[in-house]
Amino acid sequence: LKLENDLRRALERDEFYLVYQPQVLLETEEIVGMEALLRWNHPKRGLVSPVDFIPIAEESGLIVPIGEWVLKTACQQNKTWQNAGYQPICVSINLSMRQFLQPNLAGKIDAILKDIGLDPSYVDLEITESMTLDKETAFDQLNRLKRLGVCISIDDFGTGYSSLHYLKNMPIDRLKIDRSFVSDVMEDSNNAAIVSTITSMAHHLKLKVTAEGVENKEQLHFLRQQHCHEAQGYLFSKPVKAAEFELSFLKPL
Ligand code: G
Ligand code: G
Ligand code: MN
Ligand code: NA
Repeated sequence: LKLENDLRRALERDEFYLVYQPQVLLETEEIVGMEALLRWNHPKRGLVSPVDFIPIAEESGLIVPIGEWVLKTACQQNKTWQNAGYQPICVSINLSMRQFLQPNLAGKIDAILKDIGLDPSYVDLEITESMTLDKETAFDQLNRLKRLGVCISIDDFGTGYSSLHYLKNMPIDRLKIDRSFVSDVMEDSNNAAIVSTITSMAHHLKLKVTAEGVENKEQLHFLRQQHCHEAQGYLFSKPVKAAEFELSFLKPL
C-alpha cells in the first residue's frame, strides 16, 4: 500500500523516465527500432523495477495515466529525433492489460499522435498473448488500433496461451520470441527447435519476427540462419537513456 501511495505521486513528482533498447535488422545490422522501457526513480528506494510496480499500477488503475505518460513521452521523443534529422526508426511501447481493455484507447492514441505530429507507422504497440484471451474484445480493439496505422506486436511470444487459430486471424504484424527460448538456444536443442519453428511460422503467416534477449554472437548466427528479421538484446545494448541512445545509435539522414 505504501508503494501504491508513492506510485500515485510519482507522475506529478516527475520520478519516471524511459530507457530505450535498440532493435537491429539482422540482414543489414541497421538499427530500425527501439523499445521504450519505463523506469521509476523512487526518492528513497532508488530504482524500482517495473516488474515490481507495474502489477501495483495495474491493480490500482494508476497504469492508465502512467501508460498515457509512456505513450506521450516515447512518441514525443521519436518525433523530436525525426525533427532533428535522424533516420526515422520505430518506437515499441508496452501496453498492459488494463490499458488494452480501455474502450477509448485507439482514440487516445490517435489524439496523441496527431498532437505530436508523429506518423503512426513509426509506432509499434506490444501486447501479450494473455490480452487476446477474450477473443472478441481483442479483435475489436486490435482492429481499431490497426486502423490508426500503428504496428502491433505480440510480446513474450510462446509463453502465453494464444492458439494458432487466433494467430491466423488476428490483425497483428509481428511476433517477439520470448528471451527464455533465445537465452540458451545453443545449449538446449528443444529451444532451438522452438525458435526455429516460431520463425518459420511467422514467415508463413507473413508476420515479422523479433528475437529478444540476444546476448552473444552464437545466438545471433543461429537467428540469421533461421532468417529471423530483427533482434534485441544485451549483445547490441542494454536499454539506455535517451541521450545515450541518440549518441550511440541514431544516424543522420
Ligand atoms: O526493462 P525491464 O526490466 O525493465 O522490464 C521489465 C518488465 O516490465 C517487462 O516485462 C516489460 O515489458 C515491462 N515494462 C517495461 N516498461 C513498461 C511500460 O511502459 N508499460 C508496461 N505495461 N510494461 C512495461
Ligand atoms: O517483457 P518485455 O520483453 O517487454 O521485457 C523486456 C525485458 O528484457 C526488460 O526487462 C529488458 O531490460 C530485458 N532484456 C532486454 N535484453 C535482454 C538480454 O539480452 N538479456 C536479458 N537477460 N534481459 C534482457
Ligand atoms: Mn516488450
Ligand atoms: Na518479452
